[in-house]
Amino acid sequence: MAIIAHVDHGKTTLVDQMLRQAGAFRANQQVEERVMDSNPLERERGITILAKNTAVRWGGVKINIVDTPGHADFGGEVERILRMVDGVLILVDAAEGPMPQTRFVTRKALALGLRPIVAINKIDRADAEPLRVHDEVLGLFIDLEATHEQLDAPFLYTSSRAGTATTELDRPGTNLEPLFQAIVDHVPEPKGDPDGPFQMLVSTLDHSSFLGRIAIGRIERGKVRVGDEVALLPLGAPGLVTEETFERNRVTKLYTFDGLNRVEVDVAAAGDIVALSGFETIEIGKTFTAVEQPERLAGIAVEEPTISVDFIVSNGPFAGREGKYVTSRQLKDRLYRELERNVALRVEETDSPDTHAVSGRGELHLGILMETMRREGYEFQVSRPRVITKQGPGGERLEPYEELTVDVPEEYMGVVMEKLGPRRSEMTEMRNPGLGMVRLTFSIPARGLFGYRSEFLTDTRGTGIMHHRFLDYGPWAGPLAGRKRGVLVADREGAVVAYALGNLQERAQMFVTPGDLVYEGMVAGENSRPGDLDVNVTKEKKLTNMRTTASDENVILEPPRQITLEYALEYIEEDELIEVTPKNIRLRKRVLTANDRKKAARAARVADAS
Ligand SMILES: Nc1nc2c(ncn2[C@@H]2O[C@H](COP(=O)(O)OP(=O)(O)OP(=O)(O)O)[C@@H](O)[C@H]2O)c(=O)[nH]1
Ligand SMILES: [Mg+2]
Repeated sequence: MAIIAHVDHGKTTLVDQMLRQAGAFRANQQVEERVMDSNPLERERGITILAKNTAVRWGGVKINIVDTPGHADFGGEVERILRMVDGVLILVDAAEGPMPQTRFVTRKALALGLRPIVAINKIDRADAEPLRVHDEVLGLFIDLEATHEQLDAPFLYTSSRAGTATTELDRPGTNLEPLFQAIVDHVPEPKGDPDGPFQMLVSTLDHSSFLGRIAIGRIERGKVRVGDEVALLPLGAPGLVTEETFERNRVTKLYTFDGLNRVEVDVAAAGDIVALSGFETIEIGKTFTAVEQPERLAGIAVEEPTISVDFIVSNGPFAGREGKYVTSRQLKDRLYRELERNVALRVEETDSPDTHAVSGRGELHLGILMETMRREGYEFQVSRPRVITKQGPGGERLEPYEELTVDVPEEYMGVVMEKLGPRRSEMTEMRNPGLGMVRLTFSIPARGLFGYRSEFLTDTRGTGIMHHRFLDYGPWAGPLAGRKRGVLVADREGAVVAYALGNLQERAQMFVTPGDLVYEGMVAGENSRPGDLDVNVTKEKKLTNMRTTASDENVILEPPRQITLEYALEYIEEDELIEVTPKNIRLRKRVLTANDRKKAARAARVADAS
């Protein structure tokens, strides 16, 4: 069973409680909160990024559970694992109700014919309205053309945090028993014939320095034993594979899942979710089969990426100072390696061997890849994201549109609509339940959202919540205004001096702090007005014989703006790049010297005029 939902609706917290109540932990075992969010980036950000397996036993039944990420950018993770399960548990926040990503994952699950169980979660919230949300979920099911059987889904009211579930709101739950019972009653047993020829689809890829590549998937048919010779078929159309080009090898290790552990086993059968090693060519979407019956399963279909950035070999004055892996070869190998696991990602070569175009589902999807690479020691540069356009049936240009959901206190509704208008948005729904918070839904070109999040947070003083996810391709919306403010560009190499910043900060928000090293063409701050300024941030105070006043000597500096990768991706313009190293994230102009930039600007003006 997979647990699917919109971001933050409480999936991973629920898995904690399921593990605990099913006795997966030893008595007194110290377990961290949201234990399935095991990788460092997940823990830092408090979100799930990768789908992961676990399993519990309840009343003599083994329940394999897949925890999935709810953020729209990681929708590919959900699509990837839905083929491995026989049922889904759809979690919906009892106050927020169904959100864009709830719709996406529910649509995918229903389309695969999976029978859902619904948990209206966080009923302990003061603003919970479980009955309203119950109706909304049914409305969603009808909208998505659920079958009669799917519409008959059992509904539970749960609190992941308290670890309780109940089928009747007036009988508060005391534990998760009703949930386990619903799973056992409603999730069908795996259907595959355990006596047929072995067949399994690779849904997840893992790696250990010890065993090499590890495939994780559900056995569709038959059995597999350690030491068996099996075939790993290349990707392709489903059906019998006649050409004998596939890898044949022996299974070296076999594991099943149990709580937080993997348990080594000698044999596994249809319905088991296993981790299997012994093959070098493991890839997500490939099929393992018995050698005598090389029958390929349909691969894993995921939706196309919508945005793209260039990964460029570092070539600024500081290139190679901070990274371990900096060459074009290393960058290329690393990007292609990522494709094996990251199913919604695409990598393409460009005219230049130093540049690869990398496409994904959103800024966070690409941002997490960059963050992971920089922690591994990679250094590289990244361009401004661009949307992936398509051609319509009549040859017209189409671009991706997103569904944007905004929850804001009533008083900020005006400013939100005012800002979104010029970004070519169209309001599709407005709901004001009269409790002070309004929910606005828009359709907006993905381009129109670039750079909006930080404005939104400022405009709503941090009280607004926004989510967006891909809706559909629609007509090209025409030119959109870019960043309203220019930047301060360092005009020479050196170390940043407090005195210089003190003079600049009145008309700028700095990105650098005294002692930072800068180079000519590096972006050092944001101009409070349109237009870029070349400035000297390394300027020392002139020494004179005159006594200076104390206030002159201790400049009080505003703290610099922290530039995160996601922020930078939203922020930069076409003529700028992000320099990513294990130690720093710097913004720079593509053209470094002030002279060349002036020439380029002049050439652009001439081109515009003609
Ligand atoms: N009040 C309340 N808060 C909850 C409940 N369940 C989870 N939370 C909180 O909601 C936040 C998100 O919980 P997670 O379990 O990480 O949510 P998730 O669905 O796994 O999130 P993603 O994996 O990132 O999509 C955390 O701060 C939890 O403490 C609940 O039943 N009641
Ligand atoms: Mg989670």
